[in-house]
Amino acid sequence: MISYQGKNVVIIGLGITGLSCVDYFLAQNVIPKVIDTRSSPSGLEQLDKRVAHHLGGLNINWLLEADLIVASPGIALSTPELQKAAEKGIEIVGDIELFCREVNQQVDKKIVAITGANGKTTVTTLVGEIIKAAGIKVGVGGNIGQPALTLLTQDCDVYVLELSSFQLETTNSLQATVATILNISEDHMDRYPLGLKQYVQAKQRIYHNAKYCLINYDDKLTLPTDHHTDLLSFGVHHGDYHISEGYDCLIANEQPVLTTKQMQLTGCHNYLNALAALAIADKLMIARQSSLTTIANFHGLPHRFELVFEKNGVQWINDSKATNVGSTEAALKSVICQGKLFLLLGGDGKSADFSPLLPYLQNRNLEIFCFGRDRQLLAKLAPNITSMTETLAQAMQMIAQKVVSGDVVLLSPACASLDQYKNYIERGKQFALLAEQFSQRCEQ
Ligand code: UMA
Ligand code: ADP
Repeated sequence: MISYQGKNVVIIGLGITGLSCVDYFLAQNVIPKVIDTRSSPSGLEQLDKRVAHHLGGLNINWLLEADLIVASPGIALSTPELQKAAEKGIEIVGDIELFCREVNQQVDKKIVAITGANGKTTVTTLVGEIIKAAGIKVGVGGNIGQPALTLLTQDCDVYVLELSSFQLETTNSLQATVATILNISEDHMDRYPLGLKQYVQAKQRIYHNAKYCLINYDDKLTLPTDHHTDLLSFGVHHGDYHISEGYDCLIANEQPVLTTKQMQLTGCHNYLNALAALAIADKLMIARQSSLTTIANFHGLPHRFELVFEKNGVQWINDSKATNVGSTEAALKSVICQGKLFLLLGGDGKSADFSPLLPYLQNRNLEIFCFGRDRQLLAKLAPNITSMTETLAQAMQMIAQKVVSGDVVLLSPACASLDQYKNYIERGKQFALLAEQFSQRCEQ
């Protein structure tokens, strides 16, 4: 273990990341201090009694006296108090940096690092399953919800990390065996006042010192901006790993390897996710047939373009995890609908530009329902076919009275849920529940 003995360590954020950092330091008898700008952060109850904490604002004295500040991803580095500390030369890192420093000390341990605007959790989970099925000890963590430092206590040969742009901003020592940016589209513009360029710069940090960089052939912004020789690519119809013209087969290095009919995943975006996972597995030298079997059997994850209810020829698709424009674009490209499509958009748009959705809303049998905080902004996209309600439940009640066989109801909100829900899971669960309830009520 790297020693921080004698250092004055201040952790910012008392969520799951902050707690994992506290445990990491306590394990080497370094007692950190913790700050959170919230007055009752989620991790407070679990905080070890030895640790001093300051809540409801940033304690500038603690920050300026620190030898090391560990910032959770939820706090922006541009926060004036952090800027002051940085100007004073105080080192500011994140939990992923602490994790990488530890892993770099152990030869033979590998890290696979996955970022992108969309598909991170799907690809990270699939890669984890492929590695596990091949009999290799694997730890899966990061932005996926398992703080990376907690993986250090497990016996792993390969770590698969889902990394957000926020986590990458505070990471310098990552040396991934394979690193990928799956795709780029606007997200988190509330944290990136300088726009998409600033967001991409944070994502690009994943490629520093990577052995192989896996890029999306169709998305120039995923190409390393620094010179890098060991590139491999996936793409829709081009790249080392791609989909056949008829979307019926996955192709790897010119060889057809798996028909899409054999797969449980549906939609072009998911075929791309499968190709990215296969490319990573190949670079880890995992037997191809083992990887393909795992890919074929992978059902995808809840709340991601998931058919949750089907009755009387009406399909209800829960894509609550579509919290930005790019993911809703993917859903609108993939949805197959014989009748009318009822699209539910709404929530906290995080200052996004919704206009990229426009082409997918034209020339189709479509009705839109907008709810939540940014409903008025969203309704401007196609006002003639849009209704507005305050809540998702109100919109679904109206839709349930209208649907007929062949129709599809798609919750793909293009927004975060936090204005009205605890998280996207709660929003997706409510959608699934109400789909069933309202369908039954309308029948009576
Ligand atoms: N916060 C404050 N004041 C503080 C610190 C945090 O108000 O002093 C707020 C943040 O704005 C945020 C919330 O508290 O809304 C949580 O922040 P945190 O850094 O304490 O979060 P953790 O609980 O540690 O969870 C973080 C990731 N959260 C964020 O990046 C906001 C989790 O990703 C991740 O799973 C976890 O670490 C483990 O690595 C969540 C997420 O939404 C799922 N990520 C974003 C995304 O996927 O789009 C990037
Ligand atoms: P992330 O972890 O990056 O948020 P997820 O796998 O959780 O990604 O999927 C989030 C949303 O993005 C879901 O709505 C899902 O259907 C959609 N999605 C998944 N893969 C892709 C992709 N490759 N391109 C665009 N959208 C995608």
